[in-house]
Amino acid sequence: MKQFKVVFTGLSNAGKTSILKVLDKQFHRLANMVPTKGVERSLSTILGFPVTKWDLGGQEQYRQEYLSPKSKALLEADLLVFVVDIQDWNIYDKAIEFYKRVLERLKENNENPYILICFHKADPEIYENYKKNINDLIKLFDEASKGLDYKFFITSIYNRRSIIEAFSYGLAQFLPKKKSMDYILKNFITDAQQSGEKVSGVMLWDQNAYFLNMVFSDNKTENASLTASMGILDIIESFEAAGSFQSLSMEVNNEYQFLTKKIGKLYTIIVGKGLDLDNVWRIYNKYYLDNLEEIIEKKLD
Ligand SMILES: Nc1nc2c(ncn2[C@@H]2O[C@H](COP(=O)(O)OP(=O)(O)OP(=O)(O)O)[C@@H](O)[C@H]2O)c(=O)[nH]1
Ligand SMILES: [Mg+2]
Repeated sequence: MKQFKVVFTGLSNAGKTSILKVLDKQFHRLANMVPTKGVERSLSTILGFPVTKWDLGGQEQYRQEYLSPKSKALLEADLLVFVVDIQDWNIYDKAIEFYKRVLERLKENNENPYILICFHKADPEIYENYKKNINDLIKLFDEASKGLDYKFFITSIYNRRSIIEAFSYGLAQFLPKKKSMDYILKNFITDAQQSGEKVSGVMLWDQNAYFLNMVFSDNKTENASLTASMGILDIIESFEAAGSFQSLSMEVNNEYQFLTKKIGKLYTIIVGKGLDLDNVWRIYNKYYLDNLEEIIEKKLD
């Protein structure tokens, strides 16, 4: 089966290992971080696929090694996450310099993985003060990334959602099946609306709480759903820790209803207003069971 490779790189102290700890929910490991020695690999299974995360220690001697022709650390990646510490403006130049060298290494090998650039350590309480710096960084990285597939994210370990969103976006760029799942979820929304249910979105999370799919009929629903998602996640995790989680129905501001259900290994969240629970799940199951599960179970070579 295809193995997927996600590379985390950037200067030392940028926050790469911390981001990985947040993704793996190892919050207790966030205190007393030490610089990563060389390459550390960790394997997760996402949507049934083996995804190996490569954490490339960013100290000078290691960076030289990754850039040398004999190293494959930066190569054969499906996703490259480049992390920049926005709080350390003295080394912006050094960060962009390394970024360019990484791109050269990829170009030499005719590789173009999807690139996420994380402007990291944008902690909620200081973010406003760094807006100008971030804009300057965006210009520099835009300039360096011409012709490539990339996207910027503004992240902080104190805002877990920012990290999950960035990583989920990255996953969606290379995990197969994503397009067909999108298609099915969109059909579900249309079908539910036609049967009189005010469904305006669906989210699909895996057991690691990565967003696998999100389909919304408008931006307002999307914003509300993302805002609610961390709260929903906390409830799911608390119940999972205490035994098991099955379903949750939540209403916010008389405006949004969030219906969550665990089906197989996935959590499904249906967003809408004044929904008839039984009817909505009946319509959803019709599509989910027949199509989504089949897509997820089917092994690809
Ligand atoms: N304020 C703040 N500090 C962070 C954040 N993320 C990481 N840090 C801190 O930054 C320091 C370096 O974090 P690491 O995750 O070890 O950095 P790294 O990129 O893995 O460093 P190397 O392994 O040497 O390449 C630690 O003291 C972290 O606590 C963040 O979002 N905000
Ligand atoms: Mg590290």
